[in-house]
Amino acid sequence: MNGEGTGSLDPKGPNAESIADTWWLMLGLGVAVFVLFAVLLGVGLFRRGRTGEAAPSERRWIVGGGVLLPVVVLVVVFGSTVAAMRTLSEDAPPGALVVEVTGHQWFFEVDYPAEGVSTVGELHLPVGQPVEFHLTSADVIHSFWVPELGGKMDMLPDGVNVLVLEADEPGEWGTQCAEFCGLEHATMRLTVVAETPADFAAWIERQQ
Ligand SMILES: [Cu+2]
Repeated sequence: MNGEGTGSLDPKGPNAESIADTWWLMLGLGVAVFVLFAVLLGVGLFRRGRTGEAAPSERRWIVGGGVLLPVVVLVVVFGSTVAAMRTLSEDAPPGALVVEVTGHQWFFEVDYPAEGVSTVGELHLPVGQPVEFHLTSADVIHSFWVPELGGKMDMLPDGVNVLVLEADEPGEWGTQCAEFCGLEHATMRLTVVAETPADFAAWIERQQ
């Protein structure tokens, strides 16, 4: 339970899971089409060469492999993408925990406004409930990304971006700013700790 996980392919929340599902689906389809293509190419190479117009049976392969197959693959991937986008854009329920994360050159400021708690470089959240992150920046554009929990979102100096994330199980993951933001960008780290609601409440109390 420490340091780096295996990132976005080791999802620990519903958002990251829907993204990972789409990724595996695309990999699976890509491998299947590649293998099919390689087998057909091999068959074609070893068959005796012929010239002239394509026979009707050959035209079926062209229409099937050149039109129908890509259409089916794209429709399936599109459906999976739309489903993932729906999951990612779900609002947090009223009363959800609000965490403000502000990018600075070069650190993350994390504020819990309702609880009156602030930290630098350390983000705690309770598991099993959607948390609403308000992302902004004090200077240049930074980017907030916890691969184990979900998608990446920019932190802009002239506005607040809202990102809802949920952790399914306790864990601790290291991440860092995902947008080059100056000389010490690489040292702009964030430790993310997902813990049971009781542990989270105790942590908040200690910070207060
Ligand atoms: Cu940054």
